[in-house]
Amino acid sequence: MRTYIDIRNLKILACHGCHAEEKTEKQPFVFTVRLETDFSGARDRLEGTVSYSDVMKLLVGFCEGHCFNLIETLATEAAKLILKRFSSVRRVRVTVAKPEAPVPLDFETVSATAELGWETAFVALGSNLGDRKGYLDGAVSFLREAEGVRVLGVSSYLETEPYGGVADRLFLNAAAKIETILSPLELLDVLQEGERAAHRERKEHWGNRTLDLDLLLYGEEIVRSERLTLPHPEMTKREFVLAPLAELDPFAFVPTERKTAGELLARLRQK
Ligand code: A4P
Ligand code: MG
Repeated sequence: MRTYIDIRNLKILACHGCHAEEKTEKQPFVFTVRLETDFSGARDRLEGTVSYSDVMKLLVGFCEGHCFNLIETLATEAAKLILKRFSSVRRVRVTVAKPEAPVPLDFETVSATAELGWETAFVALGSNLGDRKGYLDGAVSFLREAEGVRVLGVSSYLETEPYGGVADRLFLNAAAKIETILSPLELLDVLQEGERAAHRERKEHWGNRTLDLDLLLYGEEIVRSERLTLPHPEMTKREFVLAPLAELDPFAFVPTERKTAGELLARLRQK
């Protein structure tokens, strides 16, 4: 069973828009929200679901308390806020309509919609310089504090031989299972910020490093772009990646291989 709560046409007077007068003169913004939340076990108790009145009050305070240029931003930020504030909401779809947008034409309304949810992702952690355990612990704390990220589990730390022929010191490797409302590229930015915080210097590809944070999997997404490849292209060849991943979740699915982490680890160990 899939269960939803819908809020339709919640009207809020506020100041959002690109024009100077929109920053000072209030106009109506109309919110339509779909919350995907499991209330199948609520047994008629409010604690078993999400209070729609709390969601509406949150939206009113948020919409009145900010002044964005774009309804796109208003819809996206409102969706993020709902996901962060109500932990049982898995996905949310927010439409913000602006019926009195200052366009001198005959139209009913204009709107922007943002739909987002908590996605499961896996991050590989590696260090082979300095206080390796300290760097991995620091990376986990960094992820725990990152906005829009929740750490669901961390594997054991594993000492491994350097792979690839460039690095020459033993690594400490691990993996973290997280859920996030960030997009894959936003998450990559966070991981690179975490590497910088560990004084990582990019000297040579595959070389020694204080901290490497690679994005292994983001749901079942497949991405091939200049900045990001998903699933991580090297992960299926690396026991130091697959072993912590399979420890966290042997059923983590690698869509390009159509196999689970557990199956890929068993295949690699047979070779
Ligand atoms: N990039 C593309 N896709 C991704 C992704 N899924 N996750 C881009 C993270 N980054 C991704 O990475 C180069 C570029 O890859 C980034 O700018 C990003 O946009 P980098 O971190 O600057 O360079 P790097 O670390 O030298 O490359 P990479 O590919 O992360 O190195 P690897 O493949 O992780 O190899 N041996 C053991 N035992 N344990 C290790 O942890 N690590 C390496 C590093 C070598 N040998 C090792 C280990
Ligand atoms: Mg890297």
